[in-house]
Amino acid sequence: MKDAAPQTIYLKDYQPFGFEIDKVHLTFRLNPEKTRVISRIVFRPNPEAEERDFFLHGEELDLIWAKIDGAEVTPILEDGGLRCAVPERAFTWEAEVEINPEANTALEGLYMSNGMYCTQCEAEGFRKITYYPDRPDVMAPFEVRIEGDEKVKLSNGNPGASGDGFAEWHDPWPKPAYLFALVAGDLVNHPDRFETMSGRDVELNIWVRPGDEGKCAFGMEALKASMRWDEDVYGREYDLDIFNIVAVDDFNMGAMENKGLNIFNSSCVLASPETSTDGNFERVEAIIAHEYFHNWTGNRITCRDWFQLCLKEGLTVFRDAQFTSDMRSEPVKRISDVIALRARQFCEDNGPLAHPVRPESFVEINNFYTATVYEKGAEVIGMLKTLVGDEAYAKALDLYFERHDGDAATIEDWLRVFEDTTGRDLSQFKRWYEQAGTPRVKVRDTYKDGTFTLHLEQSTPPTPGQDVKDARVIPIAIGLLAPNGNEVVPTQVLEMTQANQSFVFEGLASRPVPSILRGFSAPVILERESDNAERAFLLAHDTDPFNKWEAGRALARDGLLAMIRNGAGPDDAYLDAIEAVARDDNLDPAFRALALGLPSQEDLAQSLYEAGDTPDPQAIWDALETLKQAQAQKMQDLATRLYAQYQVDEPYAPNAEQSGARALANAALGMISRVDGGALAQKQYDNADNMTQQLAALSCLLKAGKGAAAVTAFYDQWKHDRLVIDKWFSLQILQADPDDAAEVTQILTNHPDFTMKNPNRFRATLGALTMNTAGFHHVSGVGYGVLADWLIKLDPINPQTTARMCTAFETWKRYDETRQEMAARALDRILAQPELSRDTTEMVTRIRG
Ligand code: 0A1
Ligand code: ZN
Repeated sequence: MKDAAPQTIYLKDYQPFGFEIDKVHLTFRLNPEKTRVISRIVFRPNPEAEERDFFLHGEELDLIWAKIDGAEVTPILEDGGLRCAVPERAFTWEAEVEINPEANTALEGLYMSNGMYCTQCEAEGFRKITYYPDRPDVMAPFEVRIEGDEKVKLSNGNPGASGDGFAEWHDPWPKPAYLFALVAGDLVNHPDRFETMSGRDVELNIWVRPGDEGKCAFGMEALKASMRWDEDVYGREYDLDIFNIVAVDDFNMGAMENKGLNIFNSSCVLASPETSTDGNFERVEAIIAHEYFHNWTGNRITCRDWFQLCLKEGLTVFRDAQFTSDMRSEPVKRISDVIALRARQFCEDNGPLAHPVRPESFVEINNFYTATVYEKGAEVIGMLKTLVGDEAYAKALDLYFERHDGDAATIEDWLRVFEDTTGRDLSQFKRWYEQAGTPRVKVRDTYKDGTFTLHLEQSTPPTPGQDVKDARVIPIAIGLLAPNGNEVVPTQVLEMTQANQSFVFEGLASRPVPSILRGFSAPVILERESDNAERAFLLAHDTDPFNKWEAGRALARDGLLAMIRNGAGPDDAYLDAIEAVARDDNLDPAFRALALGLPSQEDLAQSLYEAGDTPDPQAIWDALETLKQAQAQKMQDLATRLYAQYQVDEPYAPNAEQSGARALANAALGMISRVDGGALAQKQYDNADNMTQQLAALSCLLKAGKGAAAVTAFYDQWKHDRLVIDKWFSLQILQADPDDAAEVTQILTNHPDFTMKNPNRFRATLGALTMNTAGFHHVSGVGYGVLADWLIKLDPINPQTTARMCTAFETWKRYDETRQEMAARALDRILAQPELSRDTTEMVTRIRG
């Protein structure tokens, strides 16, 4: 498996391919172990290229024959591909290869999942299907013929001829190979239609395994809503006669935007009230939108090379977040996104895996589908929009689509449309793409004679390979509140461009309370001395919902840090302030549920580490438990009232309103269960008619130590449903005491339903262990040991998922010497595996540092 010598690839070395492709024709003769792929490709010299080296990528292929213009040739087979002498004019390359989909457990290229053929080609999977210039800047129209007995045979584009044992597809839109897809199997469809803005009729299908038909309706509605939204908001119309989505059980990631044939991890498209939580529904809606939006931002305009990945991913995440905000609640979406950003991206940016939004080198591109490229990439676009304004953003996007449709573009192209639309110089802004690390913005303020001055200082700590950072453009949205709670200066955006900068507000009757970084206008860490009184004031009065939530979060965090550091008791200021928020029926229940949440163990560990302390995972867990218990006791009456008041008596619907009510009622149930020992949770469990209620109740029962009967009942009820059983695996590990988490994980890996071949099940089990922070970082080292054992076993089967899961170790240097030694031993044990994949080798080497 290990490649001879893993090579580092650099952005600066980019060269265009020596040839262009006029047309690709592929024939697939399907067979589980011996599929034949016959390619016919018309190449032409690329006038833009300096070199004419005819190298085609190819991995794990058995070459049967190759021809140029009909005459058999003997190419030189090399590591990772082949070379061949070719004419200096247009010519036709033909080849036949044999591949083995059944043996493909890495789930890249053509593989089998539950007897069905499917593909995953991003980023470099097409080279496992046939010899080809597998790079995103080589684009071509594809024609595909699939031969096989399967009832359903799908590929990209529009359907062509079909008959007994074959089906043909034509994709008129030139595309890179990473957007190729093929699916064949005995599938059933949930059909619908969509009329585009210009009146074209599009056939829509969601294809699933027989038995899953009842879980498609929500996804289909989300698809139609996405298609309409992209027309209304971005003026983007769908461009084929048909749009197919397929659900597959074995998939490394969430979903894939293949042209006209999106392939989804079944967990990201199937949904029903009985089997899916409100959170699952929201995720399905967002991912369907994300993949659909890629049709323009990713497919019609693609990336020149993989260093430009954020060009399509950052923009598409930004667009799907806009969509979710429009469909649901903007503040709730923003707060949830920032919680996730801080948990995943800040952690990445502040550790050994830190890299710029546009990286400059990589060994294995699959390791760069990261929170930095996706989520920080989206934040960068949000900042750009804030800086230029909504109108200029809309104009720039129109120009982007007009100028680059059909291109494989770069970040430079992207920034140039904004420069050309607005006349702004974005060279300083570009540092957001080039410099890794999360900027710190230190804030001080002074007030004298009606003048309030904010003094800001920015700095970014060094990251691997980047010691010195230059000042960035940081949009800081700010408002000022008078001591009586009135807003005296409404939101305005300060544009910070220097390392040190002051902003002056005049004519104020008294010293205002500043609300800084409203809406989280930039992905930075704000450092400001503040006290409980000011935070409680902002929590009560801030008109900006994000900062209102943030004030409560800061109160909670500081109280918890004091509990962890010096054994202080729960902070009354926090408990009083948060109770007042929870009590306020004028506030959105979903917002209140978020406000009742506490910082995660990871968050607290990071805060301690940043402040120069060594976090003790067990002490963090203890402090959180103590605070939750105190909160439950103090708020028992309110919790009982909220629980009753926010029961939904209409039929279940996964909309924002109902899910907000359920979120608040279930937060109340959490508090009640800490006092009544799980009695109410058992009642909710017994009466639940939807998964949100059932799972919330099960979680409370497990926490109360009363889950044994419900765990068995849950398994018996759902053993036929793999996605629900994933939840069953996860929840038991997530809710285990830190002392037991590794053992519970090990017991569950012996369960007959545990399998390493299914990434969802593996993540549901070992991934859950890594999310039980105090359990994973247990002082015995058993958490590290169990994860390392399983990653070593998984690597030969599925390198991509193994490498991604190694990130659980990325924070290892924060901890004490004992833990560091044990983590290092686990990492070294992984690295010592003789056949370790390129993916995992790169990841562990970077983490080890
Ligand atoms: N482009 C897809 C995600 C994706 C990325 C990589 C994959 O294999 C390495 C698979 C899927 C998206 O953004 O949704
Ligand atoms: Zn994407």
